[in-house]
Order: sequence, then structure tokens, then C-alpha cells
Amino acid sequence: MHTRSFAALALGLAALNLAACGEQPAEVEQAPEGVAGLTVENARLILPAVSGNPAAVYFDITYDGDVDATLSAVAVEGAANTMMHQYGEKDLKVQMIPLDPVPLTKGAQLSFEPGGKHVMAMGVSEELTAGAKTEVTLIMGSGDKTTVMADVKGAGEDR
Ligand SMILES: [Cu+2]
Repeated sequence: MHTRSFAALALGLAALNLAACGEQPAEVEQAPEGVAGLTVENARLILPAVSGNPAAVYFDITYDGDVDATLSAVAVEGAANTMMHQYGEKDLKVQMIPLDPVPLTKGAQLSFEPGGKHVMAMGVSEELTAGAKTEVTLIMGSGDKTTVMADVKGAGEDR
């Protein structure tokens, strides 16, 4: 019993690690066109002013799928791991707090944008420089994914 639960824990950790690295397990089948009804536009990654700090990722989402979906994670190629954040009050201060999975129903339109919902990308590769492009993958609770190309921008550029 003890061994089994340890194995389950180890498996869970392995899955977490995979998700954190943005790697896509080969055995998960996905439609080549991505998540049905999901459109992701204007994706961009803003490099930190200070090298080593997290980068921010923003994009605009339109959802026109017939089946309700949930955006549960966003992976960024070239980042060690990511978190979805929003701004909210914590300890009597407005600061970044973890963003819960985002429900997407038909007709939904929302933006990850400066001052609002955003993705923090930690451990950004030095290969991501202003003017480059990288892949951003939106991962649904169902496991379906949509990958788009994001422009990499310097800290001083328009967001
Ligand atoms: Cu943040």
C-alpha cells in the first residue's frame, strides 16, 4: 500500500514536471487544428528589463466552441515553467495572485493583458531575444491544446 501510493505520487510529480517544462506527452492525441472554436491572436512575450526575471505573455482569446472548455495552463517554448496570474488583493495590497482555470463558453472574448490576466514565464532561455518568435501553447482542462506563435519583445517596447 505504501509503495503504491509512493508510485502514484511519483507519477503525479512526473506529470507536473512535464507540464512545467511545456513538453507535450506524445501519447496525448490532439486534433492538428487545435482546440475547436478557439482563436488566439496577438500573442507576445515581453522580456524582463532585468535578465533572469520572469517574462510576461499576453494574448487575445475568442472562443466559439459548442462545448464548454477551460483554459487550465499555458506553456511557453523556451521557458522552464509558467504560471497564470491575475492582479488581486492579498495582504491588503494589490498584487499578482495565481489565476484559477479560466472557463470558456461559446462567445467568450478575453484578453491576457498588462495589468490584468497574464502568464509569467520563468527561466526564459537566452535564445529568446527581441524580434524572435516562440511557441505559446494554451492547454485546456480536457488536454486539448492550441499552439500559436508569439512575438518576442524587449522590455521597453509597446506591450
Ligand atoms: Cu505575474
